[in-house]
Amino acid sequence: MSEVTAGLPSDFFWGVATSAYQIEGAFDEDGRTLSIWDTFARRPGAVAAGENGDVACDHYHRMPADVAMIARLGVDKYRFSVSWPRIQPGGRGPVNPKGLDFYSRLVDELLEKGVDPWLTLYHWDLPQELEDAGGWPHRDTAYRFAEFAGLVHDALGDRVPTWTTLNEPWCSAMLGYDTGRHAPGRKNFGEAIRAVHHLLLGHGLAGQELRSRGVSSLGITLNMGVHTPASDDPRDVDAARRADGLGTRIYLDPLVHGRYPEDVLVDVAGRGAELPVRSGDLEIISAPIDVLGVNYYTSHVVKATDDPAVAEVVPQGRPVTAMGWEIVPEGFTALLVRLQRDYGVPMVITENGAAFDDLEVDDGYVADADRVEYLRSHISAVAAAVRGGADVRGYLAWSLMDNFEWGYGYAKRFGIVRVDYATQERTLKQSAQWYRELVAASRV
Ligand code: IFM
Repeated sequence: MSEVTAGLPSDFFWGVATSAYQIEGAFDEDGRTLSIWDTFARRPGAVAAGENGDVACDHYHRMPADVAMIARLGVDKYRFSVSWPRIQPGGRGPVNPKGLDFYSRLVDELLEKGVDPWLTLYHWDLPQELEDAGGWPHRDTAYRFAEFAGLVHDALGDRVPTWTTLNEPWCSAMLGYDTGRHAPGRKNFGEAIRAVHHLLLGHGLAGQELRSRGVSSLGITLNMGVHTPASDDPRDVDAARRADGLGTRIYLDPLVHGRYPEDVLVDVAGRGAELPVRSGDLEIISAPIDVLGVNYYTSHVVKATDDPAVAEVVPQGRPVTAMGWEIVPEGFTALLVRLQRDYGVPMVITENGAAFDDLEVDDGYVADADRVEYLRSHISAVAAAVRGGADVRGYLAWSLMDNFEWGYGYAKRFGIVRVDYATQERTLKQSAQWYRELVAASRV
């Protein structure tokens, strides 16, 4: 065992992750209808350079070769998401057999190569018709999502062991409906808060569908970090509390403890918003999960501003990634130890990684020492958390390959495999080779 992984359990697993819209392309093939991201990306100024996911990494057509590449990395698991409008066009009614068939073949390819499929049902690509009917601020969307979950399980449940309902509902709600930086691009805090509740309700209802079909490894993935006050000034301390409340506790308290945090209810009421909770919702939302997916990229030091709703991030002068996100591995350890203490659910790192402005391929090689260092320090941080008592069972690197980074388009490269978008050629970066060696060494 290397210094990096010291303390990780012997059955700790390793993998890589992607999501449908970011890699698949084939946006209008075989019966797929539009998602909110297809629509949003066509809005002038919404995505850098006017890019979109129409082609992306063309994974829809290159899937067998991509799975072979995953297998060559020697990882245990591959986390992918399914495209709702590919499987159930328009978000209602019968399934699209051709859409389902793609995922069925993907799962078969993975299993044949000895890689466990890990399926995420929702990674942000809501069918446009459901947005037109009200989107996540509208309660019915939660019921539509549960129906979708059942349909996907009916087709793939015999072969997929692990099911994640939602990826990063904070992004769906806050970036999608409050700041408008993500699809569908609405800017209304009240709608964002309604979306939070309906996403959580959708998780709970989908969980019921999956459990009734026998799923024994079920979870949700949240993106989180640590918010540290910039000073002892009570206003800064309160800014950190608020950020943690809307970033973490508004999700995990109802999921694990069956209630929304009192202080968060007060905060949102102060901004004229309300969580539209109906009788019985919190019981549905708090049904036990088996795994909490943790996505970690950075942590923040925050200070108060004149607007109590807005905390200012105070840069700490640390190195940053190409996203401008400070590199804070010890925040990862602190987060995991805190999640263990406050929530006690077994965890898996479902995403962690970094965008850097990689050099071009040179003689078949991409030197990305900065990404190697990011991964090394963050995997070490996970191991430190495990030594500190956190129950973390596995680590999935974000991302398998460069892909469509939402509002940033293709300019930000998170992959451990480089994608040349002109030719769709894939090249293992130095980081992929390093990760493959780490995984192999951890098995010895
Ligand atoms: O690319 C995204 C992913 O879709 C969700 N988590 C964060 C990643 C990096 O921004």
